[in-house]
Amino acid sequence: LELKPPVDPRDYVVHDENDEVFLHRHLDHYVFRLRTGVKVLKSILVVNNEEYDASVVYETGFEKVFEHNVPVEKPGKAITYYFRLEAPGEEFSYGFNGVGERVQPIQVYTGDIKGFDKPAWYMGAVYYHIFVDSFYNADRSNDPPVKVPDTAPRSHGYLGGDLKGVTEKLDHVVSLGAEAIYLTPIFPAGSYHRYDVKDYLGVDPYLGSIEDFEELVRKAEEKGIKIVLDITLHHMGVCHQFFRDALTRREKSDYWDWFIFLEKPSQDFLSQAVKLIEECNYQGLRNLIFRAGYRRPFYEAFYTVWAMPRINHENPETLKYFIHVAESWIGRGVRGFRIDVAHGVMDTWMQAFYRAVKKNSKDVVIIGEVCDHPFLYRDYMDSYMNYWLRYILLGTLVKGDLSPREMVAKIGEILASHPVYQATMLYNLLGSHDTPRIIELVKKDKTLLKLLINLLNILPGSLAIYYGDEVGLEGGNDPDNRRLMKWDRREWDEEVLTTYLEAVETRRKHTAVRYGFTRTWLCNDKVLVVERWLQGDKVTGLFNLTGEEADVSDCVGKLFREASSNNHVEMKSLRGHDFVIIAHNR
Ligand code: ARE
Ligand code: CA
Repeated sequence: LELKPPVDPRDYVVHDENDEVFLHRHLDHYVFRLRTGVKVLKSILVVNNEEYDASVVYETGFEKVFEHNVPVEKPGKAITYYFRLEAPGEEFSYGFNGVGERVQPIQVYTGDIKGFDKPAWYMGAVYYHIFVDSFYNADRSNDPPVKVPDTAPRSHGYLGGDLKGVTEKLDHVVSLGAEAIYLTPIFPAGSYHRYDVKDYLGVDPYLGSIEDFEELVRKAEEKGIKIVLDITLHHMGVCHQFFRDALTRREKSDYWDWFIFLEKPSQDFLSQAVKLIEECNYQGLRNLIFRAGYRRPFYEAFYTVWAMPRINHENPETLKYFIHVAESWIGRGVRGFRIDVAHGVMDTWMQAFYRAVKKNSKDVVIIGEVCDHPFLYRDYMDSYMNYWLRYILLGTLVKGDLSPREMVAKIGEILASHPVYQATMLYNLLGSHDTPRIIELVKKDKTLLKLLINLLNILPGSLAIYYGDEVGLEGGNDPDNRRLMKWDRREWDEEVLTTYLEAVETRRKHTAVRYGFTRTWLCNDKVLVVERWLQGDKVTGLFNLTGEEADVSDCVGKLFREASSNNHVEMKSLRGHDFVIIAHNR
């Protein structure tokens, strides 16, 4: 679809002071944004008679978004403001009554502006993501009776990793500079990945005990590391007693309305199924289903996965129950949740869950698993797994189906679609337990890998490290992306490890990288320039998006040219897929 830019620049000017994307607080600044057609060349924000310039955070051939940052101490209690806009051959303003030569200013009380005056711990935090079964088996006594061999490619099944294993290896996590661990599910379940939960309030005995978990939380907390749990709110495991009860007692069950049954199987089938579910005998269940000729479950499920009956979110009891579950884990010291299949949970339910949890525990982070275009979710999650950004980066740098220009526009779109504070909370990742490992995707091209790690690191958001990626662990599609962690240092890829350590160090040293404002643009059609700044701290990254040498002599941004003039950038060119990070002041 080719959108034609508006002919008259006055036809397309958007701002809404009640929408946080357009007006919010980020630490010691208010952020004002204005969306216009491309013909608007300049926006000047006039706040209480003082003027503020803008940077353009997003631009396509159709529209752009201007962002103005105003120090909070400036406006006082009330803000009156309007925008003065310049287009070729004309000047006009935008205010309370729309566009015109002279407009009425917009008025807001600063107390009404939403946002953050102090950083939350999950702004720009470094996460270490552990697939528990594959991490470290510290306790052979709790091993599952049947394990799969630790060979590559990995198959589905247990390797025997456990919670003690995570506790024992905390120093590894600390050494990476991570501040939070995201654990894949730990509740009792029917499979090694544990997304088919049997009991949301317990710990899988193959992983250890509740005490092991509490010890992990305690020791982690001592080392400055927070624990984020994975919770499946979209479906349960087929072996959950609520499901069995619904299946057995049907309409008489308190849990009948917790699921969505599509048809009624024969009595004979049901009684056999219930017995197998009692034993949680997946093999037997599979055979029974196969013999009965079913192609898909007779209840709604996660896709057509028998083991995962979908929860009926229209039933408010389910909401009450899961708020209780979340609160009981928060009581055990958990500092956040990653919501499995959040994009599949009814949005009003998700929002009510989010609000209830945040009401009592403001510093607990809610990270949704959402796929594809995620911008709609910002009102009921703090953060989401930023597969969208991953798609953009890999689309340009690995698959080649996005041009550098498209990359910059799409990154700008992310920036323009979130309040600045929320952009710093996004869970940015190069891979997970659901994707092939990044080292495989770049075909072991270390130059490209380093560029990707550093680019992800300098863009706003959290940095997630999927266990093993930091030492060059390999693996293709699920389940091969869940191989046993390498603990023999001689097997580590030190070059990759150093890259991660340096990236995290950059983030630690520069508040601009962790919390700062952002501007991205494309230089000479080849080089992505990422500028980050906060207070006096400024950092620029130059990334050659092509495989060929690129001239960068004029690529340090307009915004930073002044700052860098006394810190002269000698660099004239970057080799293919090479990058440089320039600190302007330290
Ligand atoms: C297993 C096999 C798969 C097989 C599947 C179905 O490994 O190869 O296709 O069974 O039989 C968990 C396990 C998986 C397991 C699955 C089902 O970890 O190993 O798969 O259960 O038993 C979509 C969803 C997204 C989901 C991914 C996997 O939208 O929510 O698929 N991610 C979460 C977890 C998973 C977990 C589950 C959900 C289930 O992170 O680990 O799986 O609780 C595009 C689409 C996305 C799609 C994505 C696939 O991006 O837009 O919608 O995600 O591809 O990665
Ligand atoms: Ca074990």
